[in-house]
Amino acid sequence: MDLLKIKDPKFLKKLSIKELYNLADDIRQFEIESISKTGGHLSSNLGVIELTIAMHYCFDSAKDKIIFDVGHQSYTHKILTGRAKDFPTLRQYQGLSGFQKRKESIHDVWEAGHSSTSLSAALGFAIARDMDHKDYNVVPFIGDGAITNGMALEALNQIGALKSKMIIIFNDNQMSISKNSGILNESFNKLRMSKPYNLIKGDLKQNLQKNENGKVILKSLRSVKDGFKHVVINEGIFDEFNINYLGPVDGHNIKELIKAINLAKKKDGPVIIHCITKKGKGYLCENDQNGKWHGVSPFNVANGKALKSLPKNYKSNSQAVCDTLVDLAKNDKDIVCITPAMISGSKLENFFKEYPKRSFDTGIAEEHAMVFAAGLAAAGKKPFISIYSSFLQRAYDQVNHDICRMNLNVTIGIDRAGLVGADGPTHHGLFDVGLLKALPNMVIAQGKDIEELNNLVYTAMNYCGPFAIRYSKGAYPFEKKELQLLEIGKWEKLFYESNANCSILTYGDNVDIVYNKIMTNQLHINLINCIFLKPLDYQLLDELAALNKPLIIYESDLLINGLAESILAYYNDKNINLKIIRIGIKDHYVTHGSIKILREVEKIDINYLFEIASKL
Ligand SMILES: Cc1ncc(C[n+]2csc(CCOP(=O)(O)OP(=O)(O)O)c2C)c(N)n1
Repeated sequence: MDLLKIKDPKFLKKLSIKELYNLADDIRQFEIESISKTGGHLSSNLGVIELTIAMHYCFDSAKDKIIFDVGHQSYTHKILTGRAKDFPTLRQYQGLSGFQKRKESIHDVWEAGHSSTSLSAALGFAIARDMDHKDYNVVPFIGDGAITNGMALEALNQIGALKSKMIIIFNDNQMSISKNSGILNESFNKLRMSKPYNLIKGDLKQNLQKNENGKVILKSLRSVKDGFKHVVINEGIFDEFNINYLGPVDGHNIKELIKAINLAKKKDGPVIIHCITKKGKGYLCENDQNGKWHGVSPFNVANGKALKSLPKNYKSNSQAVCDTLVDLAKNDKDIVCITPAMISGSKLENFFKEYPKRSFDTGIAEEHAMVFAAGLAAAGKKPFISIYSSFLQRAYDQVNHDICRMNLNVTIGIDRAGLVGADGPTHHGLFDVGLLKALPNMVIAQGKDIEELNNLVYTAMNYCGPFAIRYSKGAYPFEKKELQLLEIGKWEKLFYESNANCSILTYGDNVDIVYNKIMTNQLHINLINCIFLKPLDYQLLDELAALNKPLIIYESDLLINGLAESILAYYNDKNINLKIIRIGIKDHYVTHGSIKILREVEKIDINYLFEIASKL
């Protein structure tokens, strides 16, 4: 079938089951080809093709509210709602978003990127529908990783109590990004092994209802049903939540899925359909246990190999952090490592392999992970919690209330700090500086290169108190050097002369870029590497004030509550009046696209910086 011609999903309803399977094959081929060129979330999408087709067969997404959790698995939904033609632009600037996006389509009623919001949002839609006496279906779609998160469980708690009708599609592939963790997974396992009794029951009921004798039998069955259910049938955790359970259903069997969804539609109150799927279904990634195929960059379809690989002497920041921790942990038994479901993204495999008893994957549970780290620290351990900047936002109160307030010895490795590119507004790591800066006791630092990043990890492990180390998504040249302790709050003068035209103050990846430009063009500009964002180097700030030359404070994070604001506040309080130019991201959400393009669009690129500097 020509997927590019699909305008909306209505055509599906006329297809036979065989034709629906053919459609699934075409979509699978299309997604593999397309993602191999643009990159994107491959394995989650390949696992839900039949399931998404069945959903669109049974629901009317122009009216019903289909809410994908995270939204990374909504590619088939996008194709069926007329967006196949946009796939060549997937995750590129002004192109198709990698998640559900309300601006893109009336079929997208919700947006996410962070996990486990779908059930709470669905309850909102369901209650609003009931209040307005409307009749649409509310259909949250949530994975077995996302459902273990506290927010999802809080939502289930209220969904069971309010009993508003909704059909929860539970996509159980036994994988989060890598293997799912935690005891709830075992609970799902018991359900996975159970016979799909309630589906048979649904069929049986329908058949019995067809004639008078059958109705009599059905009545007698009902009288024993509840007692029977509790003795013989384990409907598991969802029963405890007061939510009707249907399943398990083979999530690749379109006929069974349609049957289950239609049965669920007839039930009052909340129903959960437990669908068993295989992540990566139908491609080389089918048996990936490590999450390597969750999000991919462009690859060769024939052999699955990435088209680009890191040059030999390059390392990602995340890998460098892990390797340094592995080294330090050899001689320090108190170092432990925590990740909220991001072993592979945060490149922690080596630590987990080397020190399995000191490694903890909490699942998608950022708040818990943070307080768990606080508890470990209070008991004398040295926890390193590795967390993406944007997911750290979830745990702000815990960093404040449980770590900083008690001044506990927790090191937070803030991965994916700054712009992340293709994942877009939900994933850019732009808020952490502003958020953390406000917290007493917190040290915040970002190195200019891998060597400095490693030194920061070493320094943090020898420091006592909350310490946040930011690092970007990037990979950089690397040479192993002896680790050095850094002085907290001390900046580095890279170019410094008293008669320079101006001074550029910056941090992180920007430092090298600016350094190279000044070097190549022999410019008379000072360059300060502000490695600590809190505390500031007040002595150096006083020195710069004495030079009485303009300062350009160059940030590629949000301007609000950023480095420049800290410096301005310091000078203001000391009645120092200097010309200060601030470059950084203005008060808005930054879209998706390559980091290079986004830096240009946001006016935080090097050309813009030197255009400003040349006018001083
Ligand atoms: C708050 C938050 N933490 C972490 C992530 C990173 N993340 C994206 S998808 C995913 C796994 C989700 O697993 P599951 O719900 O089972 O869906 P699947 O990909 O297996 O279909 C994770 C951890 C996120 N998006 N949001």
